[in-house]
Amino acid sequence: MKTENRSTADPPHVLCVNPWIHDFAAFDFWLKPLGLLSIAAMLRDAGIRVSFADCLDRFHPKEDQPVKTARDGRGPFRKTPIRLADALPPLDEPLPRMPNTFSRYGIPPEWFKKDLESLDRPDLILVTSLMTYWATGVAETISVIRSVFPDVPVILGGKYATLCQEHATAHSGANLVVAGHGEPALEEIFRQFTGHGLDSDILNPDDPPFPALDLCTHLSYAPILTARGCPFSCDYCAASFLEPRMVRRSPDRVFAEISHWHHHFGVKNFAFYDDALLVNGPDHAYPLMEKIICADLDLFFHTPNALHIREITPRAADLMFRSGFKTIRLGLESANFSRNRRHDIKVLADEFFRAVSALKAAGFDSRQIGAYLLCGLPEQDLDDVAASMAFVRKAGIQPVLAYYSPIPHTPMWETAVSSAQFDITQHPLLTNNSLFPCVPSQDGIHRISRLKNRLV
Ligand code: B12
Repeated sequence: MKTENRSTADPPHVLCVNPWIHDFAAFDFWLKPLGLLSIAAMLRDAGIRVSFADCLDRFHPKEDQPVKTARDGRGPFRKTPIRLADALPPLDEPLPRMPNTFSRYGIPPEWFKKDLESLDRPDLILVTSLMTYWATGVAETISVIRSVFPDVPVILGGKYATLCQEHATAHSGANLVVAGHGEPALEEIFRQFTGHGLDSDILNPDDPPFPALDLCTHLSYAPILTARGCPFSCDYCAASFLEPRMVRRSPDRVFAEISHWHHHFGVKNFAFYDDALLVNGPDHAYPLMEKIICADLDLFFHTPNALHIREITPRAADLMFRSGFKTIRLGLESANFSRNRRHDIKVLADEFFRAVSALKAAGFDSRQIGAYLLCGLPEQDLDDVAASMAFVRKAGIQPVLAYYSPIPHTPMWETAVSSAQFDITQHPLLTNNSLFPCVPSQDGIHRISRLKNRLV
């Protein structure tokens, strides 16, 4: 938890909070609240005093256990088992399936409370949110905030706020729930809740300052976003609802940001948060990678969001290899290329093989390359998943199962609601991918677990 003090005469004090995760499993898979920290940076530029409290801080000063961090910067969160029944409101019918543990991931509530108590009373509190099914973690965070600052306005934004605005308004405990980009709403939020004006020129989501990652206790990696949006509209994905426009940042500016975190904070690992990093590559990602190669900084890049397979040309693969990409994830989804496949096909078998060959020819090791395969979709035949895994292995790379979680406002949502084994509209937590809402039987779930563990 850090506070930034500026000398401007009595500027408002804003506390930004990254909430806990409640889930059956979670890991710091390069998870940083990029949007919240971008907003924090804009507010600082406007002379506002900004503090940050991070419920997911793996490097919290009170941490007394050894912090495990892999070479790529990722690592486990602290985990405290909690009772699912305490987090969820009573349901109309009992859940037919339940994985064994449900936990709070992040720092203990006592630490969070002490961190809040050590701060000057803020004038405004901004809370972010990520996965819709982490809704109860957001509500718990806000209830602790309320216990310390009962009369400070709490504003909630982020993905859960945007995708489940009605639910968040009714259940998060926030005074206001903002859907979509926070920047256009901030001027009015400040006027309404603090009486302080804000210069709207600095509130531009298309040209953000470097995010205020310096407010984090320690950076074992940094997130990088080179562009918002995605030119595709896959029916399971909310990207086109969340980011209807494609907006690209200049390669020079992105390179300056990477250099900044490396030179001033010693960051070596960077995770790209883009939905479509290589799309329009010759004008966008290629010049960025060329700059990285010229600077010879010996950095490591990861693409946990899938890359578009068609964009992996020999040139793209060569630039990625030489600029230091270490983790490559391809968005294959399925190796069922038949016309009657349920969701659209973005890539053909020979395009996939061409992309893998280009990556290998550039120098990538097969363990560095994984292909995401969607699993647990409505009416999905699990034989297809098994065949897709075999297909990916045959290409000499790793299959990576991505379990489907139904997301409101996506084209697949209604189908998911009607094929789910329980009423997923009752609470966002019921869309958690660990519950496999759209897999019809326990046998199916067991089969998925055997597939994951390479037992079949
Ligand atoms: C980058 C990313 C990731 C990163 C991590 C992101 C992070 N922040 O930690 C990685 C690659 C690790 C990841 C992983 C996954 N992801 Co993801 N990811 C994204 C992605 C592409 C961008 C998110 C992002 O950072 N955007 C950029 C920042 C700048 O935006 P932002 O944080 O939203 O902030 C803006 C606003 O929200 C708002 N705002 C934010 N906070 C606040 C606070 C206040 C007070 C206000 C007013 C406003 C405000 O203003 C900000 C600035 O404009 C989105 C899709 C998308 N296009 O949004 C999916 C998305 C969030 N991911 C999704 C999924 C499903 C996953 C996975 C489960 C995939 C899988 N099956 O394995 C995993 C699971 C992660 C886990 N369980 O640990 C889903 C979410 C589904 C859901 N139910 O909520 C999305 C929407 C994609 C999709 N499929 O539709 N993801």
